[in-house]
Amino acid sequence: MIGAGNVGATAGQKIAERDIADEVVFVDVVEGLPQGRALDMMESAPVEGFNTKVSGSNDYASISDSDIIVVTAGLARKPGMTRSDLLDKNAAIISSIAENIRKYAPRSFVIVVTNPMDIMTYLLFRKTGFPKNRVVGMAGVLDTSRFRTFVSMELGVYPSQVTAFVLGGHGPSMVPIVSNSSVAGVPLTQLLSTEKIEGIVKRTRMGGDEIVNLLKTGSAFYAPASSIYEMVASVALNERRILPCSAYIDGEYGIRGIFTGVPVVLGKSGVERIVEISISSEESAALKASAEAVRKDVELLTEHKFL
Ligand code: A3D
Repeated sequence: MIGAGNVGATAGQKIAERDIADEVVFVDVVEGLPQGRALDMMESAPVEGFNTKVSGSNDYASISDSDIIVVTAGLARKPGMTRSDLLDKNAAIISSIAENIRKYAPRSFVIVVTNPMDIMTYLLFRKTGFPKNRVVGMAGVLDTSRFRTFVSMELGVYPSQVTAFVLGGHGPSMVPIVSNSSVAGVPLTQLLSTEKIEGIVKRTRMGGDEIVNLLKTGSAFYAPASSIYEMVASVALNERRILPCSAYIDGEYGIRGIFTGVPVVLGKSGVERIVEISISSEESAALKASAEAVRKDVELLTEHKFL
């Protein structure tokens, strides 16, 4: 776990507690922080009943030969700050992390969480030179989980019975795929009015801001950590779940050459394939527009000399 802040620590705790890894290693630039988080977690092992070793370090050499790396290092948004405002600061951090991953864990599978996530994932992909199946970004699982939560709250049903996909870039242009959403197999459009669904789509798009505005200092971390856990588990346990992830797209959905949210099969070799689901023509147009918004931000990486 690179970054032992709110998201990194909470995700690492879930991975340790559910005993799906031999070891969880936290790396952070703040002296004492990763060591303190790790020791505190280790001291919960007898009570929680897990066997995973947890350690912390300020030295990147400690990620040597890791199988899975989760990058959560960087600044989080503050109220009024957009994800793009973060671009310059976090691009410098991601560039140096990419070099260290290439040096110490050249065979790893990498999940990028740092915002602006689709752009930071692209930057890390380019800087590591890793194949496209070994780099993904986390946001789709989170945005989809938010959408599923709001649907379950509206209908008063068990949240995990709601299935959906939120695709596209992680930002206001994200695309909840209403045509494919259902509750226990019943299409969402048969259960909720168009106005209610539109309200849920809007709230999902602003889901991150809603939490930032409530917390005032920092952004969401419980649901992001759960989403990271689901992706890590799918790879570590070779579950081959279909999960919406920011993946490198090479023509699928009519998009090419960027990372954006699409359903993928995640297994032991990373992104095994992108799954092309049938979506409505409006959703397809929205997905392409969202991809274009991501592409504009990716161009900033060259303009700002990060690539
Ligand atoms: P925070 O609690 O501030 O933790 C970030 C940690 O990164 C801090 O402990 C820093 O010391 C550390 N750090 C900074 N630079 C480095 C470096 N070079 N090497 C190692 N560690 C470093 O933030 P957070 O955990 O709440 O959020 C982390 C990132 O994830 C931010 O960029 C958020 O915007 C992003 N985030 C993305 C999502 C998505 O859905 C994509 C959700 C939640 C958070």
